[in-house]
Amino acid sequence: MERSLSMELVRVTEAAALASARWMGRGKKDEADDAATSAMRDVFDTIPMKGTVVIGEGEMDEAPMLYIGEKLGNGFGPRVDIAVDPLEGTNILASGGWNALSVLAVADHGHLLHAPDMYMEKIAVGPEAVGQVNVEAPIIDNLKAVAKAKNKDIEDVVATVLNRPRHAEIISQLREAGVRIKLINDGDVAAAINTAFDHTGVDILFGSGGAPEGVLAAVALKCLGGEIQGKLLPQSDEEFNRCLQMGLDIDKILMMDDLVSGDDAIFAATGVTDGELLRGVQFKGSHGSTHSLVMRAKSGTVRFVEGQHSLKKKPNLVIKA
Ligand code: VTB
Ligand code: MG
Ligand code: MG
Repeated sequence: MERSLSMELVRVTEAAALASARWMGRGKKDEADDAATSAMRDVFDTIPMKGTVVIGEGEMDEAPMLYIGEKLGNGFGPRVDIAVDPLEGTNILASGGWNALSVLAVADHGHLLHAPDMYMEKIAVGPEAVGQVNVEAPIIDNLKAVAKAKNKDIEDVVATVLNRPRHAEIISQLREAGVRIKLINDGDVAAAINTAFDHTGVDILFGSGGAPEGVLAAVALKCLGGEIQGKLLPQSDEEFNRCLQMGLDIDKILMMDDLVSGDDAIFAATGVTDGELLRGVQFKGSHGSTHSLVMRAKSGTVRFVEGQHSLKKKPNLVIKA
């Protein structure tokens, strides 16, 4: 993949963020998701690549755009696989909360795990704690490991977890251990990435969330030198059979190289609402502003990109909620 592809790809998440941001707090998550998806779709086809969606908005019969298997790009350039979540955190956006993102990852063909749409148990840490945690180890052991790796007292560790009834046991063990806890309502891609940035204050992510989101987070953490491990958690016979059909071993711990193999991968995200890492979209007069993160695993370059978009000169960006 050409390195210039990174800059092309950030335009994709910028467009999706600008489109969905109009829906902030309006309680209409599907409309917001559709706006993000359609804006993302349009920009993809201007990019020189032969892309195939491997993680997307669903199967062809259920998703009109960015469905799994859909071909993207102008048909010239490298053959790549694409993972997208045009609006990661539809509920967040619908209530104007924190950390809604537009996200994508691109890797050489065959390098992204085709994660089925089901839960994945996850643990994520930043560079300092790589190799020190294990998704199957007791919570307390992982907390001690991250505390040691980051030279922190255990009560100074900040753990983040989706606030769900299914996580009651994890949350009670975190409280027992005396760490500080960030219970989030949604958005575990942002939460996983936050573990790799000191100023976010987050040291470790626990708990289950979407498996597709796990792959997106893995690409981000590969670029940042962090780590995520996952285990698929099928919730029904149907999901179990889906794993079987796809040749996925549900007992296997999915390590970084299982989630995204090699290091030729690019990650791009734009903030839709404000978060610890990225500011959300702002509109004023004839401009929209965006704040994005774009990174390439091969070079390890991490860029924060501020965008000022003229809504006059680019009327396609003007989307009314
Ligand atoms: C997860 C998580 C996402 O939605 O997919 C979650 O990975 C859905 O899980 O970040 P629940 O069934 O617990 O709601 C997000 O939080 C947002 O897409
Ligand atoms: Mg989504
Ligand atoms: Mg999502």
